[in-house]
Amino acid sequence: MTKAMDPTLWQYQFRIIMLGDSTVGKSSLLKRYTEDEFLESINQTVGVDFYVHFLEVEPGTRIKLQFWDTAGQERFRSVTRSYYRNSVGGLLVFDLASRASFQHINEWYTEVVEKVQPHAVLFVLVGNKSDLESEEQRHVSREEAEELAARIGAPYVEASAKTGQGVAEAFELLTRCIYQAMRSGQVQIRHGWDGIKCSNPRSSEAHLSGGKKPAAPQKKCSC
Ligand SMILES: Nc1nc2c(ncn2[C@@H]2O[C@H](COP(=O)(O)OP(=O)(O)OP(=O)(O)O)[C@@H](O)[C@H]2O)c(=O)[nH]1
Ligand SMILES: [Mg+2]
Repeated sequence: MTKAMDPTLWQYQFRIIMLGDSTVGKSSLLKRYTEDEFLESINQTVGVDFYVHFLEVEPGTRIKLQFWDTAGQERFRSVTRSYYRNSVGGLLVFDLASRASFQHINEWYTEVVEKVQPHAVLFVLVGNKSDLESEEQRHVSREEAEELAARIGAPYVEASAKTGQGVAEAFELLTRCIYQAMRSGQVQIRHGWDGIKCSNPRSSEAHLSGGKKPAAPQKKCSC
């Protein structure tokens, strides 16, 4: 009989940031993914909240996902910005029923890219509230969202925190992109950076920038 693995044991830890305007549903997506719950009435995030989830990306390799759930409101922007540098991945979230939140995605993206350069953050673009699907409710088409996703080199997923549709797919797609980028050397563990941590310092050395393994050229996430 094989011994069950402690579900909180992990080999790698990824820090992922939630980005997007206020009320697009960042906290709701996290609540659905980590607790399988949805609240019609949920507090606006003040500053930054913190969520944890474990995901086995391949047999025996468990990732601890640390999510920074940022406030979309402008008045918290200086707090939010301080989390960009130590994130390896980001979910760029807009509300399919809000044209303005879609138009602001480019600003969120540019702000992060400028702040973390010369390093990269891997993104997934998420159109949330896909349950609001009538013509009057929906203000962003799949085609134009896919166009934007292609421009920023990110996969696109439509999701609903309310029904749960597409939610795990969005988080797991990003996690797998990061894992593959780490394995290929496209993203490297760096001293003094908390985006990726390895529980075993020995295998961490193999991935550390400046180690023996040559880095592959920087490439955008397209998995
Ligand atoms: N219909 C529908 N409503 C949703 C969905 N996701 C979130 N909401 C609602 O949208 C509102 C805002 O959700 P939040 O999760 O607080 O949004 P947020 O992006 O975290 O907002 P800030 O914390 O202010 O940045 C709440 O009333 C949610 O119930 C969804 O998929 N469908
Ligand atoms: Mg929130």
